[in-house]
Amino acid sequence: MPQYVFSYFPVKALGECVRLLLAYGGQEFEDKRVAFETEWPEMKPKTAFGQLPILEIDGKQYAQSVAISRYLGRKYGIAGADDEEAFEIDQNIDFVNDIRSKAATAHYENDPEVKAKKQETLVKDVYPLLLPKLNAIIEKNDGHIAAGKLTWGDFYFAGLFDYLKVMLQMPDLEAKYPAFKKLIDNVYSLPKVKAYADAAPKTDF
Ligand SMILES: N[C@@H](CCC(=O)N[C@@H](CS)C(=O)NCC(=O)O)C(=O)O
Repeated sequence: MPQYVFSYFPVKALGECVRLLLAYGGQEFEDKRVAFETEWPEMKPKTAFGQLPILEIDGKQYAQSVAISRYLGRKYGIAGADDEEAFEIDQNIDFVNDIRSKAATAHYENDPEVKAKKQETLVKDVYPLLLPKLNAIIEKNDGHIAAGKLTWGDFYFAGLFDYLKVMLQMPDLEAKYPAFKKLIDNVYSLPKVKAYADAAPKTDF
């Protein structure tokens, strides 16, 4: 039996997609939640890119949250039926990460005045264009990110969602965009995913 060890910080953010996918695949894994202050400095230089998440399978490292999710998606038969569907998943997940990158420009800004200005611009000019587009994509795909069915992209979005809410400073994101909620429910109602989520440590994002 291959040994799976998944390392990430004690939050969902960019790591939860992998935990959810492993749970969906019925794959037992060590869920290593790395303490940022005490454990990470020693571990960082040993990782492929100096970052987490990292999945290790029998000692081999797999890095990058999207690449790991796509890899597990292929293993579990949820990576699209053909190149067209696979492309659609990649494209729409890139769009999700575009939104996350834009939000990060304000979220990680240290100067409070600049931060407020950046957030104001995002709320006024950027989110009103991008978020309805994403909602419409998920609506068109019947509560999925792409291909009208369950794919690894759904796990990516569902795992990221609480972090996205924090980054966007929108605690009511799913109330504003009901398709987001539909997608999240589609993922978390899968029995093995529900069992994992019920037992997992509770974190805010
Ligand atoms: N593109 C990478 C980004 C990973 C990333 O930004 N990881 C952050 C935590 S979310 C990290 O390891 N930060 C600690 C550090 O850089 O020392 C992915 O999607 O996996």
